[in-house]
Parts: sequence; structure tokens; C-alpha cells
Amino acid sequence: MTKQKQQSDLMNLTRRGFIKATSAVGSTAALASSISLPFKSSSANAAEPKANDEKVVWSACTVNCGSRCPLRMHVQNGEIKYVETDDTGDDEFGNSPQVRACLRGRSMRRRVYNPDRLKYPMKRVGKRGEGKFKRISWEEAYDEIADTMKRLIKDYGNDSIYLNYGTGTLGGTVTKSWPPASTLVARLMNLCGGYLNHYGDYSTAQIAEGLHHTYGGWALNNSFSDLANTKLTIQFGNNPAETRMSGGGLIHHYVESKNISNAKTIVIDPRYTDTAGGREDQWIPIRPSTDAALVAGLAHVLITEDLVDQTFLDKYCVGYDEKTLPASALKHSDYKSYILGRGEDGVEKTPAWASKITGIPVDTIVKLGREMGASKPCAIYQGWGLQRTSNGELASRAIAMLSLLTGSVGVQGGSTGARESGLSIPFVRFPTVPNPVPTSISMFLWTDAIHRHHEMTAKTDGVRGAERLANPIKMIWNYAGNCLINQHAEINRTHNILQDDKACEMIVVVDNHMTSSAKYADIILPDLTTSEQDDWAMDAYASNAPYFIFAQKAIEPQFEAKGIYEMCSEIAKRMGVGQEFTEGRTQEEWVEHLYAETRKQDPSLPTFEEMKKRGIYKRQYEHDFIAYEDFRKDPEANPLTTPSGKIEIYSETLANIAKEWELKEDEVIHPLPIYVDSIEGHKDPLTAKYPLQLTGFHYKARCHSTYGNVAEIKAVARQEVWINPIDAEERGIKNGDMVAIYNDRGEVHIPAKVTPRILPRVVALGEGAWYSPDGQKVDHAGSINVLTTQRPSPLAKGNPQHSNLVQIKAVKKV
Ligand SMILES: Nc1nc2c(c(=O)[nH]1)N[C@H]1C(S)=C(S)[C@@H](COP(=O)(O)OP(=O)(O)OC[C@H]3O[C@@H](n4cnc5c(=O)[nH]c(N)nc54)[C@H](O)[C@@H]3O)O[C@H]1N2
Ligand SMILES: Nc1nc2c(c(=O)[nH]1)N[C@H]1C(S)=C(S)[C@@H](COP(=O)(O)OP(=O)(O)OC[C@H]3O[C@@H](n4cnc5c(=O)[nH]c(N)nc54)[C@H](O)[C@@H]3O)O[C@H]1N2
Ligand code: SF4
Ligand SMILES: [Mo]
Repeated sequence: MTKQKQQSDLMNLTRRGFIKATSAVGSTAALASSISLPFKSSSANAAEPKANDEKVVWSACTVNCGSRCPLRMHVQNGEIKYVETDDTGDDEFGNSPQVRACLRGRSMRRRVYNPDRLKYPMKRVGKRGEGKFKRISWEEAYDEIADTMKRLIKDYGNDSIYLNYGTGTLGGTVTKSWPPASTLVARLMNLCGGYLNHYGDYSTAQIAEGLHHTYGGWALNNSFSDLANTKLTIQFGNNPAETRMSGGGLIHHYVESKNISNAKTIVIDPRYTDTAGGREDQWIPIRPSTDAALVAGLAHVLITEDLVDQTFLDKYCVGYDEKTLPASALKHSDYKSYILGRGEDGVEKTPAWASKITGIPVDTIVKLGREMGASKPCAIYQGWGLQRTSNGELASRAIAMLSLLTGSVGVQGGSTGARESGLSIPFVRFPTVPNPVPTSISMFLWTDAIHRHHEMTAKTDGVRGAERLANPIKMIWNYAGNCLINQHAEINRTHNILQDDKACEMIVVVDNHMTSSAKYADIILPDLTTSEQDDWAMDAYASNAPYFIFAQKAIEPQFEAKGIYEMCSEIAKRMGVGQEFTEGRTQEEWVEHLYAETRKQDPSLPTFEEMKKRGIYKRQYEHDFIAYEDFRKDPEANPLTTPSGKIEIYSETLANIAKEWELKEDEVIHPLPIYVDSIEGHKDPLTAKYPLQLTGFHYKARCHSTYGNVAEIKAVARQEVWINPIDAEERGIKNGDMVAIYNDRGEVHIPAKVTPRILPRVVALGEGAWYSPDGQKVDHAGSINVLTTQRPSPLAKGNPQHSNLVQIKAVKKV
């Protein structure tokens, strides 16, 4: 294994699709013996037992915010009284920083004891979504689920059963809810013949597919710790101050590394974000979905002023100019020709052209292009906001062009243009069983697979593993997810599809709380929280300082809640695969067994007994992670996994897909990372009716919808729609006024935050608020998915949930 491959395995082991988390058992075994990166492991204080009967138990917050924090539960008389966080180590940057939980994690008590807590198994009695249920016993629930599964498998086949996306306990190991293929529900289903799989995720569908064609597989970037070595940092649509929020998380590495290099930092975002928030040198507001046009304008400056790294482009890339185009490509279909106006559109991508589209002044574009040219290599990163759009595949590929033109890939202080990467500690995961069903749909198209599966083929809807969908979805497992309603786009459409309980016949929701998704269940199974069971917690993005946590049972299970391991074991028994499922172990025995397997590969880790005391294990790598370092050093010996082995600016694969797939007139798949106007973008004719671009963002008030029912957090970070004073004044809206946001898909009422922190003609709403409709289907919580569309992006068939056109008006007080 090359060192580069080894490093990329290390960091991706547990997160993104192309290197499969599900095969981690084998690869960790191979890895642990061959890790050559030097690291220091931390010392830790054992949690001191307190006086009286108070005990302090290490637990964790395992939600999907990208961080992962230890929580120290102070328990008295079997009740969590208060919550503290990591207090171990010296808390020096670069030497065991404390992994301090954010306000959300510190309010965990309020989730555990929340009035919304699901108390016992329930069965629907009203219509789906009405929220009317009757209490049933666990035996009844298990029997009904197993009987229905047997019937549906017999009548339709295993591919009629679907595991919905859910990330509520992504950070767990036994309880891990994402990716669905690595969950205990998948283990259960695979032992019973399999289920309809999905590919992609709501987080990264467009960038994962887009940059896969550029770099091959999941695209890596340097770790944030490498910002200490750079001269210029540009963050496109990346807001770690909110999205990587904990003390152990990336905002810490971002801030501390920037303090070392003092590199100029530019934030490009339609909003003045918390990441900018006084730490930036320049905020360049950009019209949503136009980043690829900005890139083209910058490329024009770099090319015409002779600032590109031609040697790098010739040696490592395909299709920058005619010289490196594949034989199958047409003349002038290279990137340079596209920029200089010699390509098929004949348009020169001057800064003036880019300025018109992006709303950024010409001078700013020219100056930025020159700055980049003078600061090579530079650190160019993108978050995932700009790819969660209808042209997100092209936009994410375009940003990578800046790293390529400046020859920044594979070196210190450089970048690839993807999102920041990091290192993780190899850990043996719950063994999965292969899925015998080969068919897979985009995670975004499950609603379509319920009601129009017969139309869905490889070329129309991106079905993979089969030419077409043979069966509709008849049953959904929804474990630790709120994508059944709240987090999936276009809530009113989903509602209508789910109303027909002859179409999808059975929905099982496993959750802690009565969420909007739980209201659409046929059977609800109340799950334990992290505080009520033992598990390993990990998978944080932690730059070069990864860690894992032994989260232990702090309190007894509340009410009648049971854990996912017990639920799946009981159903497995009824399906005739009980022994295969448990292999004779209890949950506690699995927890110990997985660690014993991990320690076999890495004996330097603390013993199980010691982990019980110390709760957290941290590792500090002395190296930053430099993406594609070995490829840069020797591209012949260490080729990329693209078809050419090089970085593909022009992708022959995409040229073929563009020819073969059936696309709508306004959909573009292109071999080059070109700019195209987005659907529901600023030039869409629909702007005549709905003139405002509504973009979403991941908000500090919640992790998606999780923690959305904690009143204290709601009060400190209120749900409001951001609107520029110019747009507010035109509509007679003042700060704090109640407004209606609406389009043809629905209507939301929420107070306005009138602020110059957002571009005119653009409005923004934090995603994840708990959908609260009135009798007229008007939402009063600010749930953005009432307004988003289920029309997928062209290539990834992903979720364009940040591409929406709306109108806003003041709501008259009555
Ligand atoms: N408009 C719009 N929509 C979006 C996004 C956007 O940017 N804009 N973002 C998308 C993205 S990136 C993502 S990742 C998805 C996230 O969507 P989801 O994965 O659905 O995330 P959450 O809303 O946090 O839902 C997690 C669920 O898990 C439950 N949960 C928490 N802890 C436990 C536990 O211990 N056991 C069980 N059984 N359940 C538990 C919570 O109560 C909650 O119902 O949303 C997507 N939706
Ligand atoms: N507090 C908190 N943290 C979270 C989450 C959460 O819900 N709450 N969710 C977690 C999850 S699952 C994920 S996937 C990540 C999501 O991480 P991201 O997808 O990176 O987060 P977003 O807030 O959607 O987008 C980042 C920024 O992109 C900007 N943006 C939107 N459109 C454009 C555009 O067209 N161009 C440019 N340049 N910028 C644009 C937004 O204004 C925002 O500031 O966050 C994770 N962290
Ligand atoms: S929400 Fe994220 S940052 Fe906050 S405590 Fe939980 S894991 Fe840590
Ligand atoms: Mo996500």
C-alpha cells in the first residue's frame, strides 16, 4: 500500500462512500500494522467519583454535526443532574486539545428528559401524519413487523424494502445510523435476503459525484492544520464556526492554524457567516449558484496574465489545453479554450462577464486573481453549501480548478479545492453482511420510488445495479432519521405520497422523540438515548488530532425504551436468523469484543478497563494531512483512480454520460467544469413571480432537527429568515416582523432578521426547524423544506435544497 493510499484510507475509513466504511474490518487490520505516521497519545485524568452518591459517567453526543464530543454526566439517584465535558490533557493546540462540547451537547439532559420522549411502542390509528397512535406491547410490535416483512418479501421481493437515510446516531458504533448499509438494520435485512440500497447522501451528493470525476473517488483536501503553512486561504461556502463547532472540531484547528500563519483569509458566501465574523480579511458576497462563473473569471485573469502553473497542468492534468485532451474530445473542447472564448459557446469568460453573473465587482475579481497568482500554492477549500444546489456538480468541480491552475495540489500550504480532510484512528466496526440485492437508487429519490418506480431507469433516474426498478418501495425502515418529512425536500409532496397507505404499506420509525417523521410511522419503536447504553463514539472531523470516546450507560432506560441491538435481535429471531444476527453476544459483549479486535491491531491503545475510566482517547499526529502528496511526488507510481490516472479537468466519462442519459432541456452534464445558470437561480424566468433566491444553511441552534426541541437553545439562536434591508424596505418589513415566505410548493411564517449580512435579492433560512403546520398547511416553525423542491440535480440525482425561488411579504397583525 502506498503511503498516500494508506493516509487516505486512514481518514476516510469511517466517513464517505467510495472507500467503504462497511469493509473497515479488513482494511483496519491491514492498516494498523502499517501505519507509519508518528503520533503522540495523550495522558488523561480518570473521572473522579464525587461525594455522596453522585457519579460522573463518560457519555457522548453522537449526532451528525461533524464533531463528536464527550459529555461527563453527573448522575445522582439515577438521574442526570448536569453535564460537563472534556477536562483532560493540557489543552494546548498541537498537544491534546480539550474536546469541549458545544451548547447543544451540554443540553443533552434536556433531550433525555424531554416531554417529546417516546415512551413505549405504538401503532398508528389515525391517518399518516396526524400523530394518532395507540400503545402496543413490544411483542406485538415485533410480530407485526416480522409478519409484514415476510409477506412483502414473498409478494414483491426484498427490493421492496428500503432503509431511509438517517444520521441521528452516526457517531455510534453499535447504534451507528449512517451510512444505512453499516447499520444493525442492514445487518438484519441482509440476513433476510437484502433491501433496496441507496447511494449518495443529503450532505454531499453533488460534490461527491462531481469531484469523483476530477480526482477519482471521494476527493480529499489538506487538513486544516496545514493552514499554518499557507500564504492565502479562500473558503468557498464553508462555515466551520457553525458546522464544525466543538472544541475538538475543525473550527478550533482553523482558528489556531490561521493564528500561526497569519495568512490572508477570504470568505466567499452570500452571507456574512460566523466563520467570517471578524476573523476574515475579506468577505466576498456572491449570488448563490454562481461560484463557477467567479472561478471562470479568475481563471481568465490567471491565464491572460500568465500566472498559471503550466508545468503542473501539463504533467498532472487532462484537458487544460489542447495538448492533454483525450483523443475522443472535439477540437477546442479544452478548459483554456472555454475560458478564452474559443469553445463551443464562443463567449470569453472575462472578469466583466463573471461580474454580471456573480454580482461581484470586476476590480475585486481581478485583484483576487492576481493575489492567487502571486501566492502560489494557495489554500482553496469549499464547504458543501454551494454544491447543495441544482448545478452543484459543476460548481464543486469548478472550485477545484483554482487549485489546479495554481499548481497547489499535493503540497504543504496548498489544496485541492475540496472540503478539508483529516486523520482518524482505525477502529474495528460492527461486521456487516453483504446485501444480496444489487439495485440502488439515489437517496433523494425514495419518494419517487414509492409512486412512479415503473418509470425509473438507469438513464432517466440514475438507477444503479439494474436497468430499471423492478418493484415499488412497500416498506420503509426509518432509523434515527427525520428525512421521512422534515429533512427531505418538498414536505407537501412527501405528505401526499405517504398518505396512500396502500402504496408504501409499512413505515417503521425508530427514534427517541415524537418528531414529524415519527408522526408518519405505522409502528413507532422508542429507542434508548446514548445516555442509556454503552457504545463507542467516533467519526469526528478532527484534522490531525483524532480521538474516540467510550460512551457509557449513565442512567437506566427511561420508560419502556429499548436499544436498536435488542430490537433487531428480536425481529431476527422471528425471521429465523436470530443466532446469525447476534453470534451469541449481548450488546455489552459486542462492545468489548470490537475493542479487543481493535487492540489486536493496535496494542498501543489503552485497555478496555482503562478506557472505562478515562472515557476519551486522543492521538496527535505530528504531520498535517496533505492530500495526494504521493501522486504529486510520483504520478506514475501513484496514479489516481480516475480512468486516466490523472486529474481530469476534461472527463471523457462525463462526455459519454452526457450523450447517453435522458436529460430535460434545462439540465446540463458537461465534460468540463463550466458555468451554467441554475434552475431556480437568479436568471430563471420564475423570478418574475418569485424574485428572491432562498438559500439554506446548517444552523448552530440544532444539528439538523436534533436538539430542535430544547427551549433554551431555541431562545439563544432564534429561527428567523435573513433578509437585506433593501428587500425588507421594499416590502415594508422591519426587523422582527412576522413574514410569509412562499412559492408554489408551500408557505412558511417566521420573523424576519433584517441584516446587511446577506446580499440583496437573496434570503436565507437555517434548515432543520421542526415542521409545524396549521390546518391550512402553513408552517409556523420556519421549516425550509416546505419550500424546497424534489426535482433532483442532473448528474448525482442529488438534493438541490439550497436552490429555491420565493417571495416574501409582511404578515398583517390581526
Ligand atoms: N432544506 C434542507 N434540508 C436538508 C439539509 C439542508 O441543508 N437543507 N441538509 C441535509 C443534510 S446535509 C442532512 S445530513 C440531513 C440530516 O437529516 P437527518 O439524518 O434526518 O438528521 P436529523 O434531523 O438530525 O434527524 C436525526 C433523527 O435522529 C433522532 N435521534 C437522535 N439521537 C437518536 C438516538 O439515539 N436513537 C434514535 N433512534 N434516534 C435518534 C433525532 O431525534 C432525529 O429525529 O438533512 C438534509 N436536509
Ligand atoms: N450546527 C450544526 N452543524 C452542522 C450541521 C447542523 O445541522 N448544525 N449539519 C452537519 C452536516 S450533516 C453537514 S452535511 C454539514 C454541512 O456543511 P455545509 O454544507 O458546508 O453547510 P451549509 O451551512 O449548508 O453551507 C455552508 C455555507 O455555504 C453557503 N452557501 C450556500 N449557497 C452558496 C453558494 O452558492 N455559494 C457560496 N459560495 N456559498 C454558498 C451558506 O450560506 C453557508 O454559509 O454541517 C454539519 N454541521
Ligand atoms: S452537537 Fe456537535 S459540537 Fe455540539 S456537543 Fe454534539 S457533537 Fe459536539
Ligand atoms: Mo449532512
